[in-house]
Amino acid sequence: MSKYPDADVHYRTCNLCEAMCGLVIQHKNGEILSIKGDKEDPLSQGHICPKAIALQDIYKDPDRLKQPIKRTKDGWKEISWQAAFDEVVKNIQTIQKKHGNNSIGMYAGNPSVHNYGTILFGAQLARVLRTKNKFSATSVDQLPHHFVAQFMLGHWLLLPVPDIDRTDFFLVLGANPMASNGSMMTVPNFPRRLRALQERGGKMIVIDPRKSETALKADAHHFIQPGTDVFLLLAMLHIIFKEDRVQLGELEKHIKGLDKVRKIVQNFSPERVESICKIPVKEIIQLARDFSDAKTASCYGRMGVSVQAFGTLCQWLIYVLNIVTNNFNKAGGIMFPKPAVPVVRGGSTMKKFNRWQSRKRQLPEFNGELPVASLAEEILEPGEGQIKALIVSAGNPILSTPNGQQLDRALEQLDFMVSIDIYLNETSRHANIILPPATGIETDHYDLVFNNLSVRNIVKYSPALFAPAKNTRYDWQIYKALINGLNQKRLSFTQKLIKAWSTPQRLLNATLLTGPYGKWYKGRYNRKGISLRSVKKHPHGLDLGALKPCLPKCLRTEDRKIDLSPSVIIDDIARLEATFFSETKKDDNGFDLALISRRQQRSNNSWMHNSTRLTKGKNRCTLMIHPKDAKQRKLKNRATVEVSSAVGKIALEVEITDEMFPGAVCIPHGYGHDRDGVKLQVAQANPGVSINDLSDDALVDELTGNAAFSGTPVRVRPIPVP
Ligand SMILES: Nc1nc2c(c(=O)[nH]1)N[C@H]1C(S)=C(S)[C@@H](COP(=O)(O)OP(=O)(O)OC[C@H]3O[C@@H](n4cnc5c(=O)[nH]c(N)nc54)[C@H](O)[C@@H]3O)O[C@H]1N2
Ligand SMILES: Nc1nc2c(c(=O)[nH]1)N[C@H]1C(S)=C(S)[C@@H](COP(=O)(O)OP(=O)(O)OC[C@H]3O[C@@H](n4cnc5c(=O)[nH]c(N)nc54)[C@H](O)[C@@H]3O)O[C@H]1N2
Ligand code: SF4
Ligand SMILES: [Mo]
Repeated sequence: MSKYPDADVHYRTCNLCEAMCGLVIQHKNGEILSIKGDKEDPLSQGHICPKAIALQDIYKDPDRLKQPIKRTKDGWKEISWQAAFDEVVKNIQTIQKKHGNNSIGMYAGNPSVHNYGTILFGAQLARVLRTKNKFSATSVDQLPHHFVAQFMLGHWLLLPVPDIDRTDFFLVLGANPMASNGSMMTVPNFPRRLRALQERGGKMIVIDPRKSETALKADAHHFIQPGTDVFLLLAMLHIIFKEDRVQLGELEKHIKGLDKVRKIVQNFSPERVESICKIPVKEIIQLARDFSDAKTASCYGRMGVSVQAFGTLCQWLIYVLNIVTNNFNKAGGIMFPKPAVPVVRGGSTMKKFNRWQSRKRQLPEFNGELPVASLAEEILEPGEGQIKALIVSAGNPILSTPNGQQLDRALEQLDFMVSIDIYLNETSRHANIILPPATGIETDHYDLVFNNLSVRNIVKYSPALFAPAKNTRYDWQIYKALINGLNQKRLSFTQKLIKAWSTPQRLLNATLLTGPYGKWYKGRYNRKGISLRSVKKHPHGLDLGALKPCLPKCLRTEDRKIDLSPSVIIDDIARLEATFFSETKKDDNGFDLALISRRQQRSNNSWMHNSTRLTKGKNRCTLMIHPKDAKQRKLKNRATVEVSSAVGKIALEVEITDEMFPGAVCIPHGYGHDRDGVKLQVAQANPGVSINDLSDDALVDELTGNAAFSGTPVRVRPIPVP
């Protein structure tokens, strides 16, 4: 029986990460009594992680901002919402008038995609601003996935996910779902799903420079030199073609470009790549054979491979590997979810690339955005199009994008900045005005994005548990106010009506009704179809079944074929050859170790370190290093060491562990709360250091401009005790 028999009960989906876990929250008179996993949630089946329990800490956090604040000579002052909106609108308009539309930059961070109101209204704000200087966390994250989906399948949001519940062979590169709970694959309760996979005789193989929490649960783990997965994948495909293992089955009708792939992989024998990726020839061959022999198999690569200098080639090769072994669009392979609100809309998006470039480095636009690795230089570089004002929404780029110190300097120089954020943190301290939204359990919730990445189709709507903290507004209300203030166009009567009518809930209802399970799909009435009202009757969520094949209907390429070798992607092989096989060897300037990042179960990117519940215990912001590398450098376990890179230097505690691959070192990302002006009492007490004071903004995947965090060259040395 429940510990709180009189409690009220609330069911919702956790908004913190991609796993969409169902929660049961017991509460009474505005107090939370318990937060548990909802066993009746059809997707998560009771799974929960420590972060969800901390939702109550965010709700109650005394450091959370509850009223707009404005930076003045005498410090931060609270101001009214109207005064704040007026000032933001006036400044943006004045700066755009003087310096042009592109003088306004915009950065949208990770929580944006976990809030359907932000998604629905954020795009409108971008449209009203008409700036080419739009950035987001996508380009320090999953941009290669979108790029490959766009050019192979025709649409940037057509993203297949591993069918983990039915696969027999799960090959994981650069992902740690035991800590992260999955990404670009909504997979709550990964531990249970993995157990089920192993119990039915399946295997999980992990490729990672660190023996991660996931690697520890794997049937086999192979260390790899950071940043070189592209060679492992090329060599596996080399074997699959050489040994005549290509099997297409039904897929044959739906693909083109196979011969070009065959020609490319011919050049990458395991013998040629072994010394680069440091995986022995025999193991590469075995992996290729095991993958193609498995009854069903799915290869999945995430952060560790997405944020490499050749991350896009990696994601492309992962698709190719799944396709040529007949594991695409098939149970047990990789498959397409069919969400109740379809996000793949309209035709192909293939033209939405490189329509403009960043000014300083000519990094390409993708779907209206520029790579955030170029944000600082686009603020610092004078001339037409220079960013003079910045809107940051739900993002903390000082800690989350490469070369944070340079971005610190750049933000200092802006004429105006506004942050839409719940905290006065490392980034928002640069703002002139901070607009604080209601968040977490104060918001209603629908996963527009992650149902499109889910390993099972479900639909679920969660109402808000508590009313917004007094004087806060929802993110979408903030957007709507700014859109209305900035929109100079005269609206027709109907446009005005739509504007007044549109709220996230109404827009959601309209899209559910007309979606593939809706009452009004394709304009025809279906009595059994869903609407927001009917979904609300299922507070645990509604199961819509396992993933189903959808080819070729779901493809968005003009000929409805999968292009296995789009020229924009395969042309990048020349850069790969030049980088790794050219005669001239680059000097490493003493930066002889390769730095990688890690995520921790009790931490959420940069912004949940203000919860005592999550942060108590020993210091977790440590540099992990292999005993051999530590010995060579005379490092003592738990001593403070200095780590430097081409762009910066930090000092932190060292943790000597054979979890690390020799030659690679690892630091968690999202720490570094000791910057002046931050107001996060708990986080500041144990601030850690920022890995992104070391990662170099010059290191990107040049094809897309995505940050190349994996393998940043660094030097580690002891700090002499005075
Ligand atoms: N070296 C290295 N760098 C990385 C990574 C890595 O693995 N290694 N990972 C990258 C990845 S995958 C990502 S997604 C990015 C994340 O990069 P960002 O999105 O820039 O950073 P977050 O830490 O998620 O910051 C979220 C911000 O939103 C605020 N916030 C929280 N809830 C709300 C809300 O409801 N509304 C609003 N308006 N604001 C809110 C928080 O206070 C915080 O300031 O970092 C990237 N950076
Ligand atoms: N607890 C927790 N959960 C989270 C987050 C969080 O901050 N905390 N963040 C959320 C976000 S925004 C995202 S995007 C997801 C990310 O989720 P994941 O993609 O699972 O990301 P990570 O946990 O960073 O795992 C990346 C793995 O890649 C390895 N790696 C690094 N470099 C290389 C390389 O060159 N090659 C190979 N093969 N491996 C490499 C690392 O050692 C690490 O084990 O997690 C989400 N979930
Ligand atoms: S795994 Fe993610 S969605 Fe699930 S409870 Fe934890 S933070 Fe929330
Ligand atoms: Mo992310």
